[in-house]
Amino acid sequence: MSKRVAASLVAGAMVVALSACGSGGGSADGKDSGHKLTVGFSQVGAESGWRTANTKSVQDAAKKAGITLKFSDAQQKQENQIKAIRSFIQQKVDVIAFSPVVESGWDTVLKEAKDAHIPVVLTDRAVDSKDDSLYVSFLGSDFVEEGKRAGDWLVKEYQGRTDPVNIVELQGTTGSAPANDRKSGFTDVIKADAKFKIVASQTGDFTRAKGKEVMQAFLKSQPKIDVLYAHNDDMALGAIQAIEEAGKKPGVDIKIISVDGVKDAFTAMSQGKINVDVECNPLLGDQLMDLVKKVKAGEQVPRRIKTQEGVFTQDQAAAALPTRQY
Ligand code: GYE
Repeated sequence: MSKRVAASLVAGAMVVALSACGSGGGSADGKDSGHKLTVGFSQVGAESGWRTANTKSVQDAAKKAGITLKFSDAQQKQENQIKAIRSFIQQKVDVIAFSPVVESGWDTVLKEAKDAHIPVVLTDRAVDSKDDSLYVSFLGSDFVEEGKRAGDWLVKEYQGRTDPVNIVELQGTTGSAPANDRKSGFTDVIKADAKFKIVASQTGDFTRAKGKEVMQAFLKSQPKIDVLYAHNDDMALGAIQAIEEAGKKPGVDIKIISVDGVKDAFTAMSQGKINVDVECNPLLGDQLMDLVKKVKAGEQVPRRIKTQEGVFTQDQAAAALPTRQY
């Protein structure tokens, strides 16, 4: 618990530090030389509990900061995000903030924003581009680190055992930064020990419905599953239904490692159905608005701002549940 308190203190200090610096050129009420800031925000979609909490955090923070937010939901489609960004450029917003659904394919539209002199801030997910002049800053989690934390838990859990550990993996949206990085971080850690085998790995698109459907298929095709590694809580929660319907005990017959740390998952953990949850913090709104103000005021901003987060075991999740914000 003390780790968590420390983490939130660090996060709090970061917000304070950002707003303190931000008061130099711009102003605390979101106005820049008398003009109210307008931010175009292109959100991935509404695929998960994490996403819902993230959207709310961004909308609430904009209101609090006196910033006009033009919000667009891309329904997990890159073409919708590209359209939204083009429309923000046309509307001459002050700053574009966006969470790219996939990593690649952004250079053309981001170049259009650059040519229109509209700064772009990435939030939550990163883009994969050789041209690092296309965005000014990236605020969000370290997904490789999250994957490693998931792997570290597994290695510890099976310490001293030699028989094979069969793992099935529910990947996030194909081509997205969290799916790519959570996979590679996890694989990097477990590959040191040959007893760990990923016997099946498929995308569940970060949703409950897909998580359930793919887990049903895994249960049919795999004779022995020891562990499920789900790239997010919604897919883990869908998979739990599939496991229960197959007459097995989630968390016992099949151990479950998940990522995010949303309330519904903490409830499942307190019932013993998920074994460990690697936290990923969606409450990025305040930091994002501070960042946007600084960018508009022409201040230097860090190229990369990482979110602080931890790992929750079942006991820790049960203790945190009553005060969990999302
Ligand atoms: O883990 C998942 C969501 O990009 C960190 O997207 C985010 C991920 C999150 O759909 O639940």
